[in-house]
Amino acid sequence: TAHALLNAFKADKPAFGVWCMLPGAFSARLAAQSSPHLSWVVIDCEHGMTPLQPGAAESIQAIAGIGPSAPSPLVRIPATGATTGTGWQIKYALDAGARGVIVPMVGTAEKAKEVVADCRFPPVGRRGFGSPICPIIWGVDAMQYFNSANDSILVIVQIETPEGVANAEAIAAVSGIDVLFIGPYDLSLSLGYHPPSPDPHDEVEQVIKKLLKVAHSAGKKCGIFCTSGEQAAQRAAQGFDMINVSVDYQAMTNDLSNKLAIAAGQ
Ligand code: 3PY
Repeated sequence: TAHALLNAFKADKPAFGVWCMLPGAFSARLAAQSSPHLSWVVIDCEHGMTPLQPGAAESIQAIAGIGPSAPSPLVRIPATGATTGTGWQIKYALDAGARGVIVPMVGTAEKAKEVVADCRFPPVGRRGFGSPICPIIWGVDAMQYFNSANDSILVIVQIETPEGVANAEAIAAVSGIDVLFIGPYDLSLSLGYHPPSPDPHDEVEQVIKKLLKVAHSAGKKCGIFCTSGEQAAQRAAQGFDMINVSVDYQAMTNDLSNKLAIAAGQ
């Protein structure tokens, strides 16, 4: 069934998102309800503090409770590289109602194919059909969910290693991959540069531009992680399709530190 991120992709509009690293359904719900400009929210179970089971499921429930205007909840799974044996993480996220998964550090087309297989019901993939939860939270019956899932669940793989950069064309060419998502922090570190501060090193920026072209030449969307509105607007102007704008804990720390500094007269 349709959802905000898929709708933005179909309309060719930049889709802005927020990264949820704080644990708990309350903060996920607050983040998801923060702005009409938000198309997606990711529950980060790789580096964030929310456990996949049952934390991601609880956060997805809270976001779905917003109703039809809810941004699409995505889950970044803990496993990097996605190999056979970690498919249960994707299964759990999707069965809980995630509209898509983000898989960190995918370096080869083979791994990208494994991710697609885990996300798609047969005959396309090998996802098992069993969860009563995912149709219920989106208000559809089981067969409606089954019939629309393969075309609406978004398969997002992160390119953030030299291997991923070298194999980017082959990864983008994998049928069923929807988005190449750039992690500028890990990409910078793995290429031997300092982390973005806030912009990446010039050499890393060249790689980022190349990955954007690779994704678009293959007819795929390209995403990137940013940490400010200004940076996100620049990435949208560059042609990125899926752009993270902020991280939940920043909202808390920025507000608290600003107000405390004002209170202390500094
Ligand atoms: C990165 O920049 O490395 C990411 O994966 C975003 O958190």
